[in-house]
Amino acid sequence: MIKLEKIIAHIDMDAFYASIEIRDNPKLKGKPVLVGGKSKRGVVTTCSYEARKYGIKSAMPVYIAKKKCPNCIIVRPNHKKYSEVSKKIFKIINENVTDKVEKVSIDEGYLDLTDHKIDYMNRLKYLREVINKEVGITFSLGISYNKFLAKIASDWNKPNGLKIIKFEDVPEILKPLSITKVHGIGSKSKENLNNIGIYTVGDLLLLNKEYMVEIFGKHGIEIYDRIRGKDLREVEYKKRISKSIGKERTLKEDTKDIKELKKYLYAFSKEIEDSIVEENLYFKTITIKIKTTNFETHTKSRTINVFTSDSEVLYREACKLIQDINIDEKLRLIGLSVSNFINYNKKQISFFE
Ligand code: TTP
Ligand code: MG
Repeated sequence: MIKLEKIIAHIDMDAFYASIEIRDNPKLKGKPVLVGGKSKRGVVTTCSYEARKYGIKSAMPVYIAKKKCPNCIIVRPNHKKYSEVSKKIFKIINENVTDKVEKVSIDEGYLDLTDHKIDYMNRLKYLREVINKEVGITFSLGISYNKFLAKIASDWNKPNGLKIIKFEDVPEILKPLSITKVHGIGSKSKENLNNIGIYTVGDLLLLNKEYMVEIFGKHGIEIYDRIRGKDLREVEYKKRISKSIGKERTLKEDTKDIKELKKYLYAFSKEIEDSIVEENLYFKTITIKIKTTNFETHTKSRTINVFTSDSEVLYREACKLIQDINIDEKLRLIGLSVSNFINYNKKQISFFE
């Protein structure tokens, strides 16, 4: 089987805590701002890009940051606020871009956009607009065909950046990067590698697989593959069970011919069966929806006493429901949906409760 190339995006908010504080106090805009504890032992959680020019970094003791930039403004962290902003951002992503999202920290996540090959760029452009308007901070985006490269890309031209790494760019584009950019290389490994003259990914590419295993243990092979653009990790999104699955169609011509309407219900039953089998679901409630020539909408539901995924059962129940509706007027739309699901493995299913 040919595996289609994936489209993975990595999103990372810019100077997250600091951006939120600046948003909430516009006097701080354009100034070196750091968020951290004011006590003697306080450390910098993050700082604005203006403060970064002075060499201030996350995890640096605040007193050192103050020495580097005496006029920097220190704001105490408000973790509850940051966590609420984070929730809002991920909700916006879910609703406007994709629900295949893996949140990896308070301000960053991976998006699997493979299902949106045609319009993913529009979706991401729209995301920028919405986050800008509804949250009021900026982020950087990296796009590539795997997680490792997408993350490298989001870091490429922060803040407010966008970078795409294509298949043909690798490994050339990675060669000048410091080895610390490679996921899996910590400060200890960095030191060891520097000691043998390895500073960049380009240098690291010179080492063979066996040697990589010698240095990094079992992760050696992963790192060897990653810097060559191979990373098979999936975006680990949480699969949510849909509340209902259904089909509806505006009829070619308005009708109240029951035979004609049943043809639609038959086709819908088959399509719904395909969708729910794919999601490993079984339903118990069937709803039919109609819209009359006068644009009045009516729905009618029935809950059966067994869970099923069978299109024959669905069709039979749908036919009963449409007959119960008592149609006087012609219809312009008909729809069928199922809900009240359980998610079972086929093997475990018992159709009777
Ligand atoms: P990061 O995404 O690493 O940093 P950032 O968003 O502040 O800046 P960048 O533009 O480079 O992405 O971390 C997200 C938040 O996590 C950050 O705003 C504060 C918090 N954090 C800490 O509290 N301690 C730390 O050591 C780091 C690195 C981050
Ligand atoms: Mg960030």
